[in-house]
Amino acid sequence: MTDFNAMTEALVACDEDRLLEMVNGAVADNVPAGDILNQGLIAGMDIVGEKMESGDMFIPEVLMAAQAMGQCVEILKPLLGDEGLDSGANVLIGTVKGDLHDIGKNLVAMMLESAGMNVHNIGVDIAPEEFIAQIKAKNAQIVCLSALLTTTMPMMKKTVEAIVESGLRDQVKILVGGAPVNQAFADEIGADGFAPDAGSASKIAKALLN
Ligand code: B1M
Repeated sequence: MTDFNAMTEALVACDEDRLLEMVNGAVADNVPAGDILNQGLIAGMDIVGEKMESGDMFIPEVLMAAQAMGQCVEILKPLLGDEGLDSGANVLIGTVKGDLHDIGKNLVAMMLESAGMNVHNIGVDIAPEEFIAQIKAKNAQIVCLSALLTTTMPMMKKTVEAIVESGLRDQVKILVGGAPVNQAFADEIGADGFAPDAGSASKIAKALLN
């Protein structure tokens, strides 16, 4: 039986070797990749977040935990399939300016990729004008904006406004997400969709395309 608590503990302890060993073991035991991700890794990251907030963990440790999680995500990547949408749509994804969080955004990118979309992951700390340049360069049909900080949510609004001002609004659907974001905020800033997690992002992206 997989001990998800032990995985969570290893992640919180930044014990990358032990974590990788457990994740590889669970994969070999045919434990569903989604369960490993949600019950072991994301649950661990939530604890890391709480410890960060309470001052029991500091940025270097949080980065080590994030790196360990990233390694595990690489292992799970080929196993986290989707329904094979094969839409071939060009999708641009990035974290908005001022925000450096990328683990969730990369998971969303991965799910969109496994749904058959051409994903252009342009990174973190992306200014509105860079999103616009990349929408043009990649001929994007969907642009995905990620934000993890309440302080960078207004940058999502600015990015949507800049897309409107650039005249590209009719050409792209805008999907937003990230822990502090919700449907009400998406509606308020004029986005076309909100996805609460990576799994739903590809389904919502598909719905937006149709
Ligand atoms: Co930061 N951080 N962080 N951090 N960090 C949070 C977000 C925080 C909640 C921690 C806390 O205090 N409890 C808090 C934000 C509070 C707030 O604004 N409400 C916080 C803070 C305050 C900060 C700093 C300001 C700390 C400081 O310097 N004093 C600083 C800001 C830096 C910056 O961005 N300018 C900072 C820095 C960092 C690190 C660099 C150390 C590191 C990031 C490393 C990296 O990403 N490469 C880090 C981390 C790791 C976290 C926590 C612990 C984990 C985030 C994570 O990766 N979660 C986080 C606490 C937490 O979330 N529990 C925290 C796992 C990931 C799979 O989930 O990203 O939510 P998530 O993604 C989900 C969904 O949100 C959704 O799908 C994903 C998968 O299901 N989703 C989308 C995400 N994007 C989407 C886009 C979509 C659709 C869905 O469509 C477009």
